[in-house]
Amino acid sequence: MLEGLKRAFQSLTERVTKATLSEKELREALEDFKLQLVGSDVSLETAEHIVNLIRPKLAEFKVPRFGEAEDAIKTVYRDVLNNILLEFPPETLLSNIEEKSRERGEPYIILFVGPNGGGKTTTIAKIAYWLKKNGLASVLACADTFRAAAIEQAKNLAAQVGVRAVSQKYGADPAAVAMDTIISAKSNRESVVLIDTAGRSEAKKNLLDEMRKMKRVAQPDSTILVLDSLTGSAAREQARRFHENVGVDYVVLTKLDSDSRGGLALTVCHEIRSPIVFIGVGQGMDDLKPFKKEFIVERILA
Ligand SMILES: Nc1nc2c(ncn2[C@@H]2O[C@H](COP(=O)(O)OP(=O)(O)OP(=O)(O)O)[C@@H](O)[C@H]2O)c(=O)[nH]1
Ligand SMILES: [Mg+2]
Repeated sequence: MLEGLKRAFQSLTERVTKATLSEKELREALEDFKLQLVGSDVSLETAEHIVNLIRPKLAEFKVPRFGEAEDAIKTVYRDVLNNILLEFPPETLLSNIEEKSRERGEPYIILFVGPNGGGKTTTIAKIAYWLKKNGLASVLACADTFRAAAIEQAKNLAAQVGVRAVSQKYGADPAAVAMDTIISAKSNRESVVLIDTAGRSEAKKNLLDEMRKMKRVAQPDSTILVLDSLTGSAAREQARRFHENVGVDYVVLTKLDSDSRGGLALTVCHEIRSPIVFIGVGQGMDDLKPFKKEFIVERILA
């Protein structure tokens, strides 16, 4: 996890702490650093932004006495990374849910969107399980009526974590499934409606239209984009399109357990400015962790 980013920062550190670099040497070191970031799934735009933040600080960096250089340089990196990464604490999501329930007596609606295979359905089940552990009942809307076996998968996962799932037939209007679920959640007094949606290989126009319709009809309190961290630059494009066309409040990055590069978190935060709420670190229902900037930054700089 995050080894690629870690190596990029490490090699820059080695070069700048050995001796005070000439202007040319610093330029070369930063160029190599930028390419290493790009090789770790940081987009070029984001990598350039990082380099631009670091450059002036390194230009005035004097190699301190032996042993202190590394700490000083890490402080520079830490500031830059903290400046880019955005987190949304899951506890705030819990209090927003509780507030809606208390003040309006209505379920909190979360719409999950994202490219296919990104981990939407699994993440929904993990979130349902997490809500349950926090004393909140949820219901799953099986609004992926498109992909073969999607409804069975959603129902099985819901059963596994002990929450209700509402479904219709394949080919049914996804927005109608969502509305059905919302109405039944009100009578069942469930606090949260989790809407699963279809992913397609690309964020195609008809899918984006469908998502916009879903948003109009279901009026979600939050829209969460689920992205597979292994898909790097493709995920960046998808994130942009979902953000521009549908609107994204928060992001969940999945499969971080098998991602050795790690750059997508930086790209997503910098380019779509949506905070990350959770990371997926495995296929089990407990493999969902709050996204903590500090944890990520310290791992990159360890
Ligand atoms: N290792 C790992 N696997 C994950 C994680 N999250 C999801 N997966 C796996 O990724 C695969 C796809 O997950 P789904 O939840 O079906 O993805 P989806 O976005 O709903 O896919 P579609 O409905 O086809 O669009 C499954 O095999 C999941 O078990 C994770 O954090 N780590
Ligand atoms: Mg799915």
